[in-house]
Amino acid sequence: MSSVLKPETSSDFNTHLAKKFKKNYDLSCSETNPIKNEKNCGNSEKLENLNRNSSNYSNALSFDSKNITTKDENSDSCENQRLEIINFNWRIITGENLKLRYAEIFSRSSSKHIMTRLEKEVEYYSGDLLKVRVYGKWHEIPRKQVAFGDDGLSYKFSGNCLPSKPWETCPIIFELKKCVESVVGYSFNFVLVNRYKDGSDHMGEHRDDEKELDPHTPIASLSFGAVREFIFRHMDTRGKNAKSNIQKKKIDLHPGSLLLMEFPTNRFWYHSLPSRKNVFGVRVNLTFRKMIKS
Ligand SMILES: O=C(O)CCC(=O)C(=O)O
Repeated sequence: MSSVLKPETSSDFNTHLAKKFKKNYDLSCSETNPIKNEKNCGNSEKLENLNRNSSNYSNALSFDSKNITTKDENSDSCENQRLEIINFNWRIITGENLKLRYAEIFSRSSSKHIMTRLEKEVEYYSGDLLKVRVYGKWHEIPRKQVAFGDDGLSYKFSGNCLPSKPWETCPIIFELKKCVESVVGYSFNFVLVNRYKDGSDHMGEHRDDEKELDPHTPIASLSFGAVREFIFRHMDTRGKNAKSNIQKKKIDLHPGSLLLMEFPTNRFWYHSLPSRKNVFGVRVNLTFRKMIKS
């Protein structure tokens, strides 16, 4: 059974979005809901083996959101430079229970500016908070990590529990949360930030299927810095007794890009960011999530 998104007419919805985003839009009142409204999401099509230069672009959603700002425009501080979201089209990637959207939402210059701020403003955890338990043994993770979120939220994985720092302790993270919320139309209460110093840092194959995560809110993955390859592998293709030969999906995650992993992707597909010998630059990735408060 395939869960290919069906093509739908979108002109009314795109006109509505275009009108909405043409106005000067203050992120503090984010209210748009382009993704949640699946019915109206536009010309979805099946795209495989994504490549940045592929001509197989989806015209699913294209709107002018140039005037999104996160700070007072009149401020002359570098930190208060506008975070501009550019015109973009979602690329839709589907497969067996796989549902992804990918778009480069920030310009190259905004992405560089954001990366500089992330490097300056984000303080990563150290010590035991950077360890995971695998088969009873503790290992340091091959990257740096920190989390931000609503009061009291923490992220439990591989034997560890990562507490979240309050949003207000890191302005760039909070500004990016507002940007992402305005683009996807969902609100997030937690973000995991991963910093890869170069291609030797990586993340192993896993699913984000913890019970604390609201499965119906997409995970929104925002990337800055070096381009890295991200790989999806269907659960039935793993191990010696694989039941299926469904092809892997590989996506190059570019700076300023947003990847949405929508339900039920995380139930069925593992994802990883493998190490790469030919990558020398730093990369920072933010995965915005909705945790269920207990
Ligand atoms: O850095 C990345 O793109 C991977 C992030 C990821 O897989 C996660 O946070 O679960």
